[in-house]
Amino acid sequence: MNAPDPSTGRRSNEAEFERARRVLVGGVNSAVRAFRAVGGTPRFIARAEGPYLWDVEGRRYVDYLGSWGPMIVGHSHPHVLERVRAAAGDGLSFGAPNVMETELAERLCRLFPQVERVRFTSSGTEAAMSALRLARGFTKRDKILKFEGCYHGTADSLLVKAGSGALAFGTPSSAGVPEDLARHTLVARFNDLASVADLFAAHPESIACVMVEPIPGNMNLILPAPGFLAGLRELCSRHGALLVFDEVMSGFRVALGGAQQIVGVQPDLSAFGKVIGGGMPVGAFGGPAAVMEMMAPLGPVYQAGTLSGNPIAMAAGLATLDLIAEDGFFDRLHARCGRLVDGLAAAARDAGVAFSARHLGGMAGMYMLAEPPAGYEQVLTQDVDRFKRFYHAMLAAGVYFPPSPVEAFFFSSAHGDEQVDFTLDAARRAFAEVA
Ligand code: KE4
Repeated sequence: MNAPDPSTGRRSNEAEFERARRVLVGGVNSAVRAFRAVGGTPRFIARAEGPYLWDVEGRRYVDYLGSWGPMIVGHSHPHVLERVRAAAGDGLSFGAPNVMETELAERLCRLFPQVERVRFTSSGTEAAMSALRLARGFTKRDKILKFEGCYHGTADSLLVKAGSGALAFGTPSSAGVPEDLARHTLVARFNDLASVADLFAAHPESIACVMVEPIPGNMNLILPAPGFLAGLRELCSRHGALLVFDEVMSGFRVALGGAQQIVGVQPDLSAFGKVIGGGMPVGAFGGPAAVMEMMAPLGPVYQAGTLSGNPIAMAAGLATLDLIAEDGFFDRLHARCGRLVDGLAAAARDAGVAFSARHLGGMAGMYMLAEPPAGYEQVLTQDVDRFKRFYHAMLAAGVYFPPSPVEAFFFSSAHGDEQVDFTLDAARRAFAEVA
């Protein structure tokens, strides 16, 4: 546990943040945790249970971050802990095949018809990065196409933003990514099929894959326009490119079968993460055997990982999937999350605040905009200052949302009427404060 503040003997978030910044870059191990988008001091979490987090000062929060998605059955679920404790008793890591890896892969193949073979990794970044390398190896093409506002982890080829002109090559969105590499990443606009068709026309027989979050959560929750994903499917098939659905966030979150169950479009490859690890480090990618078997050790596309398929992570993932596969799980999740979303919108309306919210299953978005945004450009027109003030008013009231106006938030089966009522009560006060 964190050392107490020497001057007071009590722990404080500020003191722990100051201490952390002396040895961890920015005091964090993932940039978005640093509260840069909302200001203020990150909360150092001491423990979590069900729908709640407690920080080192003993403050309790209703948690709608859910570790950025994994905690769909709530924190420290007894069934998950039981499976993890049992697995830990048998050893933490083998670096050799373990039956639980097969079991979890079998579940994925049953839930995603086009997935015949799976490869586990330890993060969503690795899953998306490896799916990309596989697409390039399978098609023998170097260019890839992604969308402005969609995030697929931190592989160099995916830290790329739109170039100056619509048909220009991508440019790095991070220092350290070579221009020569970024130019192989083309960037289109989500929900704008013409921008994709134009890039295919400008780069014939050069694009290995189109990678997309089918239901984006990294530019806040955005819904695919009717026909958009089917249009991507048709363009990829026509031009010999692979369609890659990055379901690291939407998979097992919007429905048991992910976004592809909702939208009825089947990609060539899918990337997964978050929920399938139940809070432990797991990523995965999968697709038809004919494509996946290009991967080592069977084929020439190399990929590996010391802790891939780690038994503790597999146990947590299997236990989580046991729970979310129960009859009616997603119907109940969608209905309860809907009460929260509708209640937030009503509270904002009563306070005269331009606000909107929507959700799918346990994935939700709220926007300081009168209407939900259709895409990336609209998301950026939010009243960010008002979001920051709302965010901190809710945090002070004991409600913990993701610390950014461009992130989705997450609802779990551990959230019940008590937590929703508590949240809406805090929201009514917060909206009145920021109106
Ligand atoms: P990880 O490497 O963080 O496990 O997964 C990367 C990733 C890939 N694809 C999608 C669609 C994702 O949402 C993510 C990770 N999501 C962020 C939240 N915006 C994780 C939070 C963080 O970066 O700390």
